[in-house]
Amino acid sequence: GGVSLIGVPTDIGAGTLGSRMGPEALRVAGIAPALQALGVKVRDRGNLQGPANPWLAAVNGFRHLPEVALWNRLLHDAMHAELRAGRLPIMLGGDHCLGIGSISAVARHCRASGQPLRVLWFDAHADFNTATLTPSGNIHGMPVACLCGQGPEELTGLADRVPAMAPADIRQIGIRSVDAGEKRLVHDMGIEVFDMRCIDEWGMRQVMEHALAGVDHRTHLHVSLDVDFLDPDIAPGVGTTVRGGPTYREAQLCMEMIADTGRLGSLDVVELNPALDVRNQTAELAVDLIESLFGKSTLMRQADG
Ligand code: DIR
Ligand code: MN
Ligand code: MN
Ligand code: MN
Repeated sequence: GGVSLIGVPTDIGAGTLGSRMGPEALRVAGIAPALQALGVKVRDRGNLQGPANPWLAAVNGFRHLPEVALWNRLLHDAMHAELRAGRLPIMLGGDHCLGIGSISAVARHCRASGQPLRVLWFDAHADFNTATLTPSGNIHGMPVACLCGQGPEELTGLADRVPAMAPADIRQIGIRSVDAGEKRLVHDMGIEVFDMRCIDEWGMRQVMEHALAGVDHRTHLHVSLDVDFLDPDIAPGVGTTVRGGPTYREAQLCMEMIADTGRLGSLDVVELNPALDVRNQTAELAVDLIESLFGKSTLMRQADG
């Protein structure tokens, strides 16, 4: 076992520069020692190296498609190697276009090992745009669509099959900004979304019980944490803040309930932008949440049931 940290220092899919510095900010916030203090064996694999961000306009609805494809191929290979070695990879992003390579590797590994996959996608955004629907051309708004087979073959074809995963494999939590055409596609694809209204009406505990329903002793849980999921009052260090996100305690409860399942198999931490942060507080918050995800809790308690 053990955890492997994979830094992916790029903002190639984003509309704001700076998330390329995310991996270093998480290291400075102490991600490795925090996990070690919980008894987790950590190997920091360092950073992947890929193409620079040329900061060009969109071509046929995509900005930087060749560079995005290259970064994601590198990430897919690195992530898949760690999974095959029986390790739990944590991808330190980087922007959320990297979810394509990361989850393509996880889906491939799950098929090879016969494990059911459950992806928990924590985000303010649905990330289900396509070349024709996108208002920006930024590929960080498209990873879930690509994973479900909607996108260019450079991005849909990274796993062992297309689509890499089924819409039924994913639950989205915290969503509060969805573009008009994207809204229809998310609905038509049948993605299960727990938006902020759901969290308001049901409370986070019930939302997470639904999102985790059906997870069993064989499930591989993948958490994709876009830090813009969090309310901007507590997480200012992101390029696309949307007000009205979860509080510190709501986010902690999500992570604690995932830890209780014992099924966490891989993690993405993305969209952290240190250039917009205040004294690294968003990186420190992300590390707090990751500690809870790995089982740090206030008291010794038994999951009730
Ligand atoms: C917007 C913003 N929906 C777009 N997307 C994201 O450009 O596609 N921001 N993911 O983080
Ligand atoms: Mn596994
Ligand atoms: Mn996202
Ligand atoms: Mn987002």
